[in-house]
Amino acid sequence: MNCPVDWPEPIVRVQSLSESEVPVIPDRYIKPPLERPTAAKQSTDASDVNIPIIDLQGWDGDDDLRATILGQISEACRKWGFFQILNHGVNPQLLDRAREVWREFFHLPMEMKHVYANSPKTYEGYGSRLGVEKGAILDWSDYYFLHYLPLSLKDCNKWPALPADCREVLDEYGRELVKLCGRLMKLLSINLGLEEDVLQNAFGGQNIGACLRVNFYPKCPQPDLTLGLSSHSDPGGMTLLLPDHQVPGLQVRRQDEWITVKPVPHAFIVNIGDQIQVISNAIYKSVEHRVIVNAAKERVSLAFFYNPKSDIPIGPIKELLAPDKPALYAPMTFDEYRLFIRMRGPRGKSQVDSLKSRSMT
Ligand SMILES: O=C(O)CCC(=O)C(=O)O
Repeated sequence: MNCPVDWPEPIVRVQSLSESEVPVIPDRYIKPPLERPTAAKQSTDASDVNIPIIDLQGWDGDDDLRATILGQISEACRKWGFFQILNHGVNPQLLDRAREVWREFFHLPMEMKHVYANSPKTYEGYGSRLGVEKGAILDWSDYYFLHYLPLSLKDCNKWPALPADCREVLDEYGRELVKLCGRLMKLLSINLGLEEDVLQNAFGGQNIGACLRVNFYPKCPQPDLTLGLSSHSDPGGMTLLLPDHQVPGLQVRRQDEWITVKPVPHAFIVNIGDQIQVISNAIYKSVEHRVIVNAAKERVSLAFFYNPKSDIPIGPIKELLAPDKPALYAPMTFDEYRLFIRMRGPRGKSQVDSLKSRSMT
């Protein structure tokens, strides 16, 4: 199965719709009633429920502090699949500039962005839909997708040439986040009772994948009828999200409730993706999330995906299996796995759940 080379319908930029100040959104963006932001219980901005916030200061020093941090991360990966990290070692100025260069990019004239228009074949570049199903209901967002690793896929010429420092900032951002993910992988591995390199080795050692999707959510005249990004779990290994700290929008599923994440300035939001749920045999949870939009403010977020090598089978690590803990998932390569979202767009947790049924039949 391959992705088609072109989109099934002409692409409409959501930003253009928003800027044309239409009073109502086109039908293509209206979600079925049960998927609308108002359909389920959701935490309000005033509510004090939030995903765990973990301060990493001292994580590689004092033993007691390290044990505390490991414990907090372990609980967050098992119960929430999501947490925010503070004092993670990436320069706050780099974070601010990375977000800002993308805001500037999305505000360039449309014809300058069109040069980078993407296709479903690789998704690299400037895009406005996920999935290739003709007539699908779409999300209220545009995005930019690019690769860092493997190096054979990294092509800076496919990255925006403007703003002038964009490629330089992006390059540094990618290097720093690959390092940070490598460190987090060790903590996740230790918390599974494994040697620190086992999880990374299950990802293919140093031959991992890393890519960035920058999401741009324009202002929306009818935010209650649509979503900026439909409910999904991330298909890859682990995601480091740099949110727009001034505009909340990310919601994480907790039982039958949607928790609106309150971003802490200069923190990353870390979430477990489907591949780590599979490798850990569901000890760690890849949790559904979605994005709501609003009428007053646009929103920019940078989702950095740290993925396994794409052509090796990914299945539960054998050290975690026992007669009373059988493998819950059939192995699959990440190349095969990510075709699902590339073809069908975001669909809750249906894909990782389908691996479960395959292993049991
Ligand atoms: O914009 C956000 O807060 C979340 C983005 C996200 O879930 C994604 O890019 O997969």
